Amino acid sequence: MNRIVFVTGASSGFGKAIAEKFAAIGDHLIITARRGDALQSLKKDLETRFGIKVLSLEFDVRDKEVVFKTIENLPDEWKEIDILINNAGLALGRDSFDSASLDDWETMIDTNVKGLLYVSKAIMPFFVRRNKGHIINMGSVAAKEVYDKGNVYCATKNAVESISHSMRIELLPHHIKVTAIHPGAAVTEFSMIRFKGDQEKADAVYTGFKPLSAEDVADTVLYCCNLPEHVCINDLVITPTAQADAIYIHRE
Ligand code: NDP
Ligand code: 8X3
Repeated sequence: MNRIVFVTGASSGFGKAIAEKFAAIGDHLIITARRGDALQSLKKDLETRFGIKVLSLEFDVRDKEVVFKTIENLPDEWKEIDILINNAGLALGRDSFDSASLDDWETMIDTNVKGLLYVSKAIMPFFVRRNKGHIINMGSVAAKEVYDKGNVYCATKNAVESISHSMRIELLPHHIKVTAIHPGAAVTEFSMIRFKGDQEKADAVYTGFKPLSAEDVADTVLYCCNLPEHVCINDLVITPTAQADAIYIHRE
């Protein structure tokens, strides 16, 4: 479709699948994450398979100065961004308030909330100048219900929901769409990162039911971005059929 789509957290999981879906319909991509090697191989793969242009930017969304400098210094033709997908994020640990690590809390807040704000604030002027744009913020079912020992992760995703609502209100006069997408259990690197490499704990999250795949979530993002100009999905929850909400999962 020849749009420019900026995806954070494109080195794995949802972000990588999202980049692939947009590339397959002819959109150009700015892919970002900390793992430059993963970005480089995705860039090569997408350019070869789909004949589109890919700009790969290696940065940490928590690094305020780098985020603003990198985005301000984009070549002019890459500043014509049509869609921003704020997807980079993580959970670290599943611990009660008394045993949780302060570092884990800070990393989640800095990445999921502050990082999303930095990238959005840096890109918004491009949207406002062109009087159009679409921001997709990756929330979670954890934004909708708090679950046991989800404390700070749930709070960060709740913040993503509030921020999305505020963006939607303030960006109305500029015809900018804001969509918050809230997935339930999906197999990506998410649980291995949350449980710090403990494969058994990560696998247990998905036992006894069929979880979402990254492609399922990417298809939903693509759907939201391909609607007519006057239509905006504001808030969307997507779960496996076996999952009712953040707490209830039916396991066979
Ligand atoms: P993955 O771990 O597979 O992907 C996370 C992505 O975020 C990676 O590309 C990672 O790249 C990037 N990232 C993490 N920290 C930073 C950082 N500081 N700076 C830049 N990039 C960063 O997980 P998912 O694909 O599952 O997660 C994507 C989003 O979806 C997250 O916001 C997550 O909270 C949310 N989510 C996930 C669900 C699930 O069940 N999987 C359900 C609901 C929401 P790199 O390490 O290279 O920097
Ligand atoms: C990821 C889904 O249920 O682990 O956001 O919080 S959950």
